[in-house]
Amino acid sequence: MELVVKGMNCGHCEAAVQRAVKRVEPQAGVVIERAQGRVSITDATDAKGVESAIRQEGYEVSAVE
Ligand SMILES: [Cu+2]
Repeated sequence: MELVVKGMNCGHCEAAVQRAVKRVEPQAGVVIERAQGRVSITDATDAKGVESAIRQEGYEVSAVE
């Protein structure tokens, strides 16, 4: 799953997004390219759950087709 996450400004933001994904999908692989606002997630099934967990951390999320 590929997401665009707006508002990640520093390593702390990156860690917060990473934690949010892992909370919903502990087994997922998460690769974050902060400069591009790109989050690539592998081995995740609950896309809506992941998006809403990231939103709860205060970031704007949209899915990339
Ligand atoms: Cu930050």
